[in-house]
Amino acid sequence: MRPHLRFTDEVKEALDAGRPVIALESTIISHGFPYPANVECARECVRIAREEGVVPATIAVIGGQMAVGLSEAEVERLGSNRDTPKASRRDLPILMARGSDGATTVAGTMAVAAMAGISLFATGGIGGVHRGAERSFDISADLEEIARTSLAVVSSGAKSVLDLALTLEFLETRGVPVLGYQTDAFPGFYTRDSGLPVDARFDTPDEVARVLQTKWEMGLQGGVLVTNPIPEEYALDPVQIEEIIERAIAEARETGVRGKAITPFLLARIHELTGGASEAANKALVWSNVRLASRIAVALALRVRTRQIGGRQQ
Ligand code: PSU
Ligand code: MN
Repeated sequence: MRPHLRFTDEVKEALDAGRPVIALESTIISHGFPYPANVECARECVRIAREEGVVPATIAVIGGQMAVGLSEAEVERLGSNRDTPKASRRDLPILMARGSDGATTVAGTMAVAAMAGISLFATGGIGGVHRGAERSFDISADLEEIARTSLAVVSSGAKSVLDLALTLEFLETRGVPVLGYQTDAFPGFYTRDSGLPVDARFDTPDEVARVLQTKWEMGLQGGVLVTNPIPEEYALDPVQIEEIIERAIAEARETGVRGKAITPFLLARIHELTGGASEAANKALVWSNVRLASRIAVALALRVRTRQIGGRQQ
C-alpha cells in the first residue's frame, strides 16, 4: 500500500478482496452545499452505495493524512467547517505536510483514488474551462487529471458557469472518452441536454464497464468521463438557470473573486438565487450518479473476476 494513505477497515478489506469500491469527493461536502444539507447529502451517498453492494470511500485530507474512507464524525467535521481548504492535486503535499484538513476536489480525489486502486468515482459536476478562459487561463485541474489518471468519473456533465463547448474540446484534445449514459447529449448539470453531443451513448452499466475494461487492459492510461443526466423531475428550466448563472458570474467579476474561490462562490450564489430549487436538483443528481457509479463498479468487478478465472483468452 502507498505511504501517507490511511484506509478505513471497510475500504481496505474490500480492496484487498477485489470487491467493488467507489470514491466520493469532499469538496462537495465543505463547499458544495450549505451546512447541514452537505452532511445529509454525504450520508445519503454512502447509504446508496452500500444499498447497491458497493463500499463507498470518501476521500479527504484529515489532520495531514490522506484518508480513503471517512468516519461519520469526520464527515461532520468537514461539513461544519466551511474554512476547510479545497484540495486539488497541487495542494495535497502542502496540506499533508502542515498536518491540516483538506476537502479534495475532483482532481484531488482522482489522484488519491487511483493510488488506492479504485476505478470508479461519483460526483455532481466536474470543473472545466471557465467562460472567458481565453483571457483568464482558468481551466480546472479536474480536466488535466481526467486526462492522466485511470479512473472513470460519473457526473451530470458540468455546470454552464463553464464554457461547455471548450470543456469538451479540451477533453477531446487530451484523449478522454466522454460517454452518455442513456443519452446522446452532454448533460448541463441542472439540465439534461447542453445542446452538445457526447462521443458515444451506452444504455447499461455493463456496456460502460466494457469500455473501461477494454481501455485499461490495452494499457491506454487516463480516465473516462461518464455523463448521467439529472433525473427528469428535478431538471431546472434552462432559460431561468442561465439568467441566474450570468448574474452570479457578473457578481464574481464585480467583487474580484479569483482562482480557487470562484467555483465555490458561484455554487453558493446559484443556490441562494434559486431559493433552494438548485439544492434539491443538485442532491438528486449526485445520488443518481452514486447509484450509477456503483452499478458500473459491480459490473466491472464481475468482468475482471471472470477474466481472472477464465485466463486471458476471450
Ligand atoms: N462543480 C459543481 N459542484 C462542485 C464542484 C464543481 O457543480 O462541488 C467542485 C468539485 O469539487 C470540483 C471543483 O472538482 O469544484 C472544481 O473547482 P475548480 O473550478 O477551482 O477547479
Ligand atoms: Mn480555476
